[in-house]
Amino acid sequence: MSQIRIDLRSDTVTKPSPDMREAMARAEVGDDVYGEDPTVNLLQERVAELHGKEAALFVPSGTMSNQIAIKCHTQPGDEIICEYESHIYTYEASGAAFNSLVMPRPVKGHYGVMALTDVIKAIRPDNIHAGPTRLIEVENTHNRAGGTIYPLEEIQRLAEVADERHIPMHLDGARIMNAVVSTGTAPVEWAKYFDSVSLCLSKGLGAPVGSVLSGSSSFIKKALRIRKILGGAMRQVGILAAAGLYAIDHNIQRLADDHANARLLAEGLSKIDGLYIDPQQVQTNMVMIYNRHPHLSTGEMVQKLLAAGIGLNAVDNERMRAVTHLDVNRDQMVETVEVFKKILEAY
Ligand code: TLP
Repeated sequence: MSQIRIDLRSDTVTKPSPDMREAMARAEVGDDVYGEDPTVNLLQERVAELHGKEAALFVPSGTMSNQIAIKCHTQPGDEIICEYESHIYTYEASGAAFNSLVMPRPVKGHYGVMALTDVIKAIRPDNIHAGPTRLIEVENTHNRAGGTIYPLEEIQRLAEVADERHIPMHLDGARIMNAVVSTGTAPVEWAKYFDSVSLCLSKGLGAPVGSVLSGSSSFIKKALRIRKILGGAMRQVGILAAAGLYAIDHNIQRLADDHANARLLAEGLSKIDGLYIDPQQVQTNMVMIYNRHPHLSTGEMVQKLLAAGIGLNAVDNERMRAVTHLDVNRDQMVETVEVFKKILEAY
């Protein structure tokens, strides 16, 4: 993909900055399977503290983090409630079924937010015909909904329902820091409603790899064993944890720039005939672009953009997703709008 000059396919494409690389090179390391990597231990402590949890675990990816959480919270045959377009349901290769033998019970949301009445309906009764509901999962920000924020009041109400029924809650907070920066609500305020929280370091925070799962000490003890089973136990991995620590120290507040760039891009694109942008959807670092062009398919549009050096992903036949991050700038947003305009005007 060397022809891509403006890479809006995802915030996962960011490359470690020279300063981040320097922090990685300087990192003290040890064998983390023995619990002896000081940099990993520090990262885990920092994230646990950030989320107000007892403990945390460094894992290779957001997918593994979510999968470990599902495995820890459930038994085979259980049901888990998640949003219909959630990452765990649409993008984790049926991992919940594969790893945990559980049945997802997806609930269709509005901007990624599940109606409380729908969640209550989806909770299975205590009845031999039903697999027990053992987990409710929330994604914040919500990827396929366009980076939308799950409002804190909605989470509060959901947590009350879950609490009354003794159902644990898991937060896929791959991009929770985008919600933190956009709302000004601290990480711990979001995390306190959840039994487990997954944070990705390799999205907008700009680290090359890694996620951190946090929860109670007993939960993390279990998670440590599941990580080992999945082949995710790593050795002198402090060099990667150092990138994560650097990301937490330097790259959280700057997410506001990504949000401003997303708004700029959305405003420009919304003026182009043949495209539709839902302004309510543009809340953080993503722009969901709806193709309303009479002649050009979404696939063709993506190809033409690529030929002009701009990378973005088609979500389905109708939608394209542009994601802003620390490796794209304001001028490139303006250029992207211009290129879109030219492509669409030619048809
Ligand atoms: N999302 C990726 C792709 O998998 C779609 C992207 O480009 O956005 N939770 C959420 C909400 C995510 O968006 C992602 C990655 C993950 C978990 C998984 O993270 P990784 O890629 O580290 O396994």
